[in-house]
Amino acid sequence: MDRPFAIDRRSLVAGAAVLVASSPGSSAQTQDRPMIDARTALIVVDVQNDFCPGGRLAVPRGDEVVAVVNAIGTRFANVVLTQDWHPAGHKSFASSHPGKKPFELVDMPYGPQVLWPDHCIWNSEGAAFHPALALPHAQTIVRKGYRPEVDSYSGFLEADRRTPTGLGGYLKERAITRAVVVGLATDFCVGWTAQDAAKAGLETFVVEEACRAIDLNGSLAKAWTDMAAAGVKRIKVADLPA
Ligand code: VGL
Ligand code: ZN
Repeated sequence: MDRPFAIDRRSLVAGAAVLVASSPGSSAQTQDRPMIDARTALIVVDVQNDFCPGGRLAVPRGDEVVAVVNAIGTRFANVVLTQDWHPAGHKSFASSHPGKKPFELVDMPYGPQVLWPDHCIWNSEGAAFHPALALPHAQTIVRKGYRPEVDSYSGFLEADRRTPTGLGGYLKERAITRAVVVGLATDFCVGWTAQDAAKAGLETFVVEEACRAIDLNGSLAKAWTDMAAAGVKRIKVADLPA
């Protein structure tokens, strides 16, 4: 039934949020859309050949993020790239576990580990960034997963959940307080990086169309749930300021 004079609670709440977000001088902490300023960094996760079609751990349609990331990248003064970077024989590779196949699980000293096809080996073509990735203004590249016995999905903390990569300290020293995370793969390296960014106290956003997922046994749905629980905001390209 039509109730023309009833106040819709949802629009009231949404309107209030917009007012808070746009009031001059308000802190950005409660915004649903990121402001892009000198304290904001775009974190581009693992846009590497091995995660794109034809690569050794190809993410379906992984290459489609390149154009999206290039287009939004120009709006950010601060851009950081992560690069999955494993020595040959890395413990996250199924080939390092006799009798095991890619995508099986094993127990590592730091917990369960998905076994992957060999990928992103130091200096290989597969470890290189996608050739069409055009972010010449990117300021730093954080490599991860280089310790032979320990994986690192997150750009901040290795899979032992104790060893920092240095990215947290770098962003802190540069007074970055807001992170917009994009890249590959949504349910692994993007998800873990975004959660750790939020845990490090950064206001953190993930741009949906600028990511693609592997999606193993419900990992994509779980990643979005875990990111939301960590306070990560899921946004669309259209939510970014022009
Ligand atoms: C990744 C699996 C193994 C990722 C990296 O970039 O999401 N996934 N290594
Ligand atoms: Zn890897």
